[in-house]
Amino acid sequence: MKTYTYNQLSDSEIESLCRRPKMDFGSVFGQVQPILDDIESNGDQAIREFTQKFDGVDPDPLVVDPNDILINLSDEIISALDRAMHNISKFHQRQISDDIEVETQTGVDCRRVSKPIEKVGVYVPGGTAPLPSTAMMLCIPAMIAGCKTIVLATPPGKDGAIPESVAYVAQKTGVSKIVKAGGAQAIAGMALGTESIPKVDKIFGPGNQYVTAAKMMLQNSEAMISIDMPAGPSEVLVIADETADPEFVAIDLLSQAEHGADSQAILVATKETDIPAISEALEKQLANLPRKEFASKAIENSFIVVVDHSRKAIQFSNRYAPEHLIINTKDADYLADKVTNAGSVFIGPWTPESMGDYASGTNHTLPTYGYARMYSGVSLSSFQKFITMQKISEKGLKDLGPTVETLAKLEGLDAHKQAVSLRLKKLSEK
Ligand code: HSO
Ligand code: ZN
Repeated sequence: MKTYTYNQLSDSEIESLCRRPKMDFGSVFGQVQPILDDIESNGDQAIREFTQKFDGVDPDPLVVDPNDILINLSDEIISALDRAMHNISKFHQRQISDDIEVETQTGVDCRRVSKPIEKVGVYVPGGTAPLPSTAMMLCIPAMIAGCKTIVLATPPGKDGAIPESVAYVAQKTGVSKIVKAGGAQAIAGMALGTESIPKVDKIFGPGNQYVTAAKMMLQNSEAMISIDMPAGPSEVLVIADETADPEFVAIDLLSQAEHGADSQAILVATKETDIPAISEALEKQLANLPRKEFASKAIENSFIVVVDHSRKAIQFSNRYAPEHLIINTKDADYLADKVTNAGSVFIGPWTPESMGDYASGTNHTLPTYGYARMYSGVSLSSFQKFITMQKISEKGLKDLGPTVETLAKLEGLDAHKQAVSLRLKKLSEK
């Protein structure tokens, strides 16, 4: 891994280390547009044809009720899924917020209430590794928020079936329908609606560049959907010092790298850290990984930044704004308090990212690509809208109306002013 010394880097060199590999969507958009058009015109039939073409199987039926899927998982898997769902539910339940009611001045009552987004679509990637954990991370908050319709799309395997673990999560979380399709075609089906797929209002979930492109394009189209967040390749930044176990640091970097060849795994180490031991552990662990093809490619693009103090590590991390930040140093709690930009933070030697990826309770759908500067990860509120309400009494209007008249006049909006003036006049005549 390429190694840089932080205090020898110029500002623009630091900036370029923080910059993610360029995503060139130009040609992807060109490939995705005909898929979207075809699904708009031909609905289910087009989705089945694309699934045949890209996944090598004709999903028939395309849409299934999760409860019709027979589950034959081992007790061990069921109890692991149940334990994870329990913790994820517990953490997201606590995010239920009270409605706000404020009397901003006498007779002026303002409220904010939350309502679920009625119909949501969740995308669960298949491909090289099916992710039931993503089904949990998206369907559980959707269920807690009270979304009426939850559509889950995931690509079928070669046998035309969807993974039983995903079906199990769907059953437990009240998913309404499962669409056996992946890629841009699945996103288009949910965004536009077809004969058998209900049109949804918001689409969640990670995916490859075609999925991401379809989400971006449909968000800006007449489909009128919103999406969870912009997405890029997954990433981790590990901060280590001399107290960090080199094997832990290495495997934490690799657990990110194995997601895909484009993953980013960055090590920021204090100068006392045993970096050669970390590199050695990483080589050894990498050689034994079933997904070493992906992991080694990702590691080729990764780098190490050596800092002379852990405070500098946080400075760099805040500038990089990683999706996941692991702090494995003696002053981990202190450093965690200094984090300003990160999707999710893992504190201390016993907190690998994997715990949050699966089962501790926090959500693993997080902002990548530096978007942690201004986006949050998925949470309960991602599945809600907040509606404000107000009720003003006669006294409230009498007291505050003149202020509004003045401001409306200032903006030259006479009807606005009169909406108040006419009422004040009626009140004065009473
Ligand atoms: N680390 C991934 C989520 C995941 N890991 C799913 C394992 N399964 C993106 O945050
Ligand atoms: Zn992961």
